[in-house]
Amino acid sequence: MGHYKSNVRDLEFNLFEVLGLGDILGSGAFEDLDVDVAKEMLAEVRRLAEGPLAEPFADTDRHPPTFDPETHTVSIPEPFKKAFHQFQEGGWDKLGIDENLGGTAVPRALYWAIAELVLGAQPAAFMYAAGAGFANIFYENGTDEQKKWAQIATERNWGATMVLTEPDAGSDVGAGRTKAIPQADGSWHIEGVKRFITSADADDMFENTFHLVLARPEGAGPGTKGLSLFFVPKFLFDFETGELGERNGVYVTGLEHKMGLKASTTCELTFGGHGKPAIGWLVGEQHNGIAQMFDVIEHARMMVGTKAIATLSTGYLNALGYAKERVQGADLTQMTDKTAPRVTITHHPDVRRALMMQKAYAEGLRAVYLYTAAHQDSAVAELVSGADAELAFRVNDLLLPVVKGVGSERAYQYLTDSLQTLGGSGFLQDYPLEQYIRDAKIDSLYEGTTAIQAQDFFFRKIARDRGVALAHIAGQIQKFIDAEAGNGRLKGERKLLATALEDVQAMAATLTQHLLAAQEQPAELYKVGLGSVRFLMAVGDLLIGWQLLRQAEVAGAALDAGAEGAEKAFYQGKVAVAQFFARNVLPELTATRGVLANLDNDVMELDEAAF
Ligand code: ST9
Ligand code: FAD
Repeated sequence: MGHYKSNVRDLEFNLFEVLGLGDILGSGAFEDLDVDVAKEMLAEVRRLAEGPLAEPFADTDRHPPTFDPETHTVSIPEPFKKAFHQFQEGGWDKLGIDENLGGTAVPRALYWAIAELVLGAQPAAFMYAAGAGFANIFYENGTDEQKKWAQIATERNWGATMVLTEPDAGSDVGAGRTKAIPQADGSWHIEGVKRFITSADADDMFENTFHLVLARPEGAGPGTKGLSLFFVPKFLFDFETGELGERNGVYVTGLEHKMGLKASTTCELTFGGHGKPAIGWLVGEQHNGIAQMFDVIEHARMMVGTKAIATLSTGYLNALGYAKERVQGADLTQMTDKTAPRVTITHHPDVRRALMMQKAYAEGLRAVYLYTAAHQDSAVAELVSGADAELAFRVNDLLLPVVKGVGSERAYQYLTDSLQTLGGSGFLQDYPLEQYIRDAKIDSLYEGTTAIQAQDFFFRKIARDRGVALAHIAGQIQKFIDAEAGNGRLKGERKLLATALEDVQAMAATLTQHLLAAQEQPAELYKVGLGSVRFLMAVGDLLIGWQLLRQAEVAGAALDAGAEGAEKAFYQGKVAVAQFFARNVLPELTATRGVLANLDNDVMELDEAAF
């Protein structure tokens, strides 16, 4: 058995029993799909994920890629490359991309459910396979001629990268200094050094790689708005046939040594520093770089959140498997009887508490990312929350920082509980937990740190949106609270959810007041900055609580209908975890509300020397 434990039953429950995806399959954009085909896809990717993809997970961590500075190339271990090719040969990297690029249309919720399996088993493979997805974004933003290049890139399975970060431009992308110099033939020469670029070299996995690069045309203004997006291939190529030509002047000049996720190469990339120009082409006809790059970033943020959640899920299931087998100590009620029979650790209340917390966050966050994905297709959004296309777009925007910011923070937090469940064994490399923790830490850092997600959430997704998307979600939660379904079975939990909703609404009002007050007193804005991560996490808990209770309602109906055996246990688990979360976590939001209501600027006024 490989390290990866999937939860396809829960994915199917979300997709077909809660979101009701079956209702829109077989018609419109998804006419070639039905529930059985969708389930077969999940089953096939599960086989790949648990088998060949998971296989070199630990080995690539212990024998990571290496770099040769002479040739500017990276070597990736053979077992990893073999697994990657198996995945790509199945055509899974083309799932969900434009049919003009050889893709297959699937609802985004199904796409991300399938992605979860890959991201849980071998996240680096998903990232190397992003070439087709990047080509899709290039296709959507490119000129007619560039659309042809995007087709060539997908046909020939090229790799791709997103290139923003520089030594002095991380969170602050607008500080980027990489230059773009126009050429008489319409191309550009790019000059500068970028760092931390994922998949910038991938050994011989691809014949070519194209970089989507943010650079500042000479004379352009400061900040992100002065940046343009350029297509810079590793090898120049014939624009008609795709045949490779000369090596372009963009070289990998370093490979980072990292805490985790070692299978994924993280490179320094130098443009035009080796006696050869790095030739690039402006993407599209207009200088609109940051907005175009955000088309990529939005997908990548969804990917990072889903990766984190996938890792928490397999962490939890590994911990659960261990806990069911490990015998240690007597039942607490017999603690004074030294001859009492020893029990498996699942009998200990604290182990049960820890397992329930892991289950709640793994399954609750899965529901949140799938609900978000449901708002990435207008037909599905209409079905799931009654949102029209414009509102669905806003809801997706609102929820992305929750998926990314809350998903990554909670996954890392509760993976330490998964490790803890194994006791000292969890600390060993004999089990995958320590690698999960190392591999998942990156998720709260790249694609915008948690602080950046929290600011994006409040300033852009709530304040700038004038609360429209947030009000829609609050309305959906209120509708659930007011509903009578379930014969009053979840009455107490609905009350707890109602209080949590009020708490979150009060927090939003507090932060909004500080924002308004900042027009007179700029320092009031610090209070938003001090409270924004807590607020994001609180909204995450509210959404998780709501989603788990929705699931409990569906599960309750299935139990009433006479579910038996493993199905009965599955549904009972759904009801139990929702009740546990509502009773043990939601009340904490009242305390957070109090903290936010009393924010002051003392720490901002403190001399740095006092820290
Ligand atoms: C990185 C990569 O970390 C890590 C992993 C790579 C793995 C690759 C594989 C990925 C696979 C997944 C993809 C598959 C594809 C599948 C496709 C299938 C079809 N939303 O607020 P302002 C824009 S990469 C949208 O003033 P500042 C907007 O245009 C490095 N747009 O910002 C706006 O203009 P306007 C990642 C947004 O103060 C303009 O920006 N690095 C959003 O100038 C300016 O906005 C980071 O993420 C948004 N949420 O700059 C950097 N926000 O307002 C993090 C902004 O007129 N830092 N725009 O609309 C930030 O995000 C900063 O807040 C900042 C600030 C740079 C935006
Ligand atoms: P900094 O921006 O220096 O942040 C340091 C700390 O300060 C953080 O805690 C941050 O939250 C905080 N901070 C900074 N600014 C603010 C603010 N305004 N308000 C509040 N807090 C703030 N980049 C790419 O372009 N392409 C890639 O493919 C890519 N892949 C990566 C892979 C890996 C493994 C890593 C480590 C990074 C990758 N990155 C990539 C870069 C990544 O996106 C950045 O590291 C990230 O955006 C943070 O930037 P930074 O590291 O410079 O940290």
